[in-house]
Amino acid sequence: MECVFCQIVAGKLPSDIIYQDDEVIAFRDINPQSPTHVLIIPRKHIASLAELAEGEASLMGHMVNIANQLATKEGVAQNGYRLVVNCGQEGGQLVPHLHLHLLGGRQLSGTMG
Ligand code: DGP
Repeated sequence: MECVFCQIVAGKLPSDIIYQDDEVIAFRDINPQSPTHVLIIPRKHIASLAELAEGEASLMGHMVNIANQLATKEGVAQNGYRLVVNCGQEGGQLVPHLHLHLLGGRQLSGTMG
């Protein structure tokens, strides 16, 4: 079965897309953990952070830049926000397509796991 995030990229599955360019798209998480919860993903299927090739480091940098811009647009930049990448089973990754969580809009927990 096709990856759920690849289906979103292809427009086969509806999502609330708030940003897109040639390399990435960003959409609201279906199960938000904070008032602002956006996922930034590459259009290309990369299964996890561990699968990111050395030559693809700039893609990750681009995803972080977009997350920073979206944090400003969403109005959470001033009070602070968190970027999270879950990687693999023990890292809590459920969807096997690289994604960056942008969380904000409330005081986030001090625990990291
Ligand atoms: P992770 O545990 O890091 O793999 O988080 C996956 C996130 O993806 C989780 O917060 C829920 C979200 N998600 C899963 N399926 C969908 C979907 O079909 N649409 C949207 N918008 N989000 C989804």
